[in-house]
Amino acid sequence: MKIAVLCHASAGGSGVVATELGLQVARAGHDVHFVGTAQPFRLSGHGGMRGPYFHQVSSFAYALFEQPYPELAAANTLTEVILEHGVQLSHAHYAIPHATAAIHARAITGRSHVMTTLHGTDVTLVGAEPAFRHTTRHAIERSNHVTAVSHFLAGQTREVFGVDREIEVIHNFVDGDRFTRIADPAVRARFAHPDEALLVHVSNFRPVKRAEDVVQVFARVASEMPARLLMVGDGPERPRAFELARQLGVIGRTQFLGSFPDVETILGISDLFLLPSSNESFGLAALEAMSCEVPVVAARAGGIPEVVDDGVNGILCAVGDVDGMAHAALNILRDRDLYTAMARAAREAAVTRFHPNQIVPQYLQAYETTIRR
Ligand code: GMT
Repeated sequence: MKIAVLCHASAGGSGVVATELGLQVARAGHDVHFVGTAQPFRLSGHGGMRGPYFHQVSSFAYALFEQPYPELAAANTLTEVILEHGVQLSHAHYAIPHATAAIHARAITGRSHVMTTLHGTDVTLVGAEPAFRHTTRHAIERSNHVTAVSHFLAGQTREVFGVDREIEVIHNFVDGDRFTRIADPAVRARFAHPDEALLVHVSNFRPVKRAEDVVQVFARVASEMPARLLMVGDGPERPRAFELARQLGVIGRTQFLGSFPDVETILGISDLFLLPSSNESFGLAALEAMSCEVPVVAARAGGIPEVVDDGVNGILCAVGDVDGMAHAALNILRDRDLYTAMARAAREAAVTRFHPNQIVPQYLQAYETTIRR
C-alpha cells in the first residue's frame, strides 16, 4: 500500500503514535510518506532509500495574509505527494488541520481515501471550541474511516459532535524493546540515591495535565519517605509547578528536566509514574512507563482506565484527590510485594494488550478495507 501520514511534529502523543505507526507500516513493506511542517521528532534517524519519506509542507508568507494558512499549504503539498507517488490513503492524525487538509487534497485529486485518527485534544479541546466546531464535525463526517484511541474518546466524539457514524477504537501501542527497565545503577545514580523512591511525571504541562497536583502528591510522599521527583517536558504550567515545589519546600528534591528526547532512559530507572490529568483520552506516557515496569498513580479520567487497571498495575483516584494519590503512592512504594506485583503486571499489560503486533495489524486491516471500499 502507499500511505501518506499527516501529524504534528512536536513531542505530543499524537505525533508519537503517528510516527511509530508509520515506521511499523514501512517495516511491513508499505510505502509511507510523512507530510508536515517539520519532521516528526521520533522520525529522526529513520528513513532512507526504502522510506519512510518526509515531505515538508511548503509555506508562503504574503503581506496580505495575516496567518500562514497551514491547512491550505498542507493540502497543497499532500496533493503533490498523492499525484507523484500514487498515494492510496492519507492517514490524518488529528482532525484540525490534518483531516481537513486530507479531505481537501482528496477533492483536488479525486483520489486517495482519508482515514482520520482522533487523539483527544482535537475533539475535547480544539474541536469543542466554537471556532472549529463545524470544520471538525465536517472532517469527522467526511473521512472515509475514523478511528479513536479509546472507547472513551469514541463516545465523547459522538456526544460532542452528535455524529452517529462508525468510529473504530484502536488503542495506542508501545515498543517494549525500547521502553524497558534499565538495570544499570549508574544511570539511576544520576538522579537519586539508592534508598530514595524516584517519582516521575511526563507531559506537555498544559492545564489539563494538572502539573501542580503532581507536586502536591510528591510533597506528601516526600514528607513520609526519602524521595525525588523528575518532571519531564515543557509547557505553560511548568513555571507554576516550579513555584509550588519551591513553596512546599520540595524544590531541592525535584528536577525539571525540560523536553527530553530519550524519555525511555528516565522511565527505565523510575519507580512510580504520576498522571493526575483532568482529562486524558488514552495516556500514552503512562503506557510507556508501564512498559518500563513502572506502576502508575493516576486520575480516573477519560480513557485512563482503559490503560491502567486499578489495583493491578496502578491505582486510580478522583481528579484532584491529591491526598488519595499520595496515599496510593506510599502504599505501593512501601509494600515490596505489592510493588513487584504491580511492576510485573504493568509490563505484562504493555507487552501483550498494547504490543505493536497486537495493534498495528488493526491499522493495516483498516487501511486495506478503506482502500478497497
Ligand atoms: O496530551 C496532550 O496534550 C497531547 C495530545 C496530542 O494530541 O498529542 O495527546 C492526546 O493524544 C495522545 C495519543 O493518542 C493520548 O495518549 C493523550 O491522552 C491525548 N491527550 C489528551 O487527551 C489530553
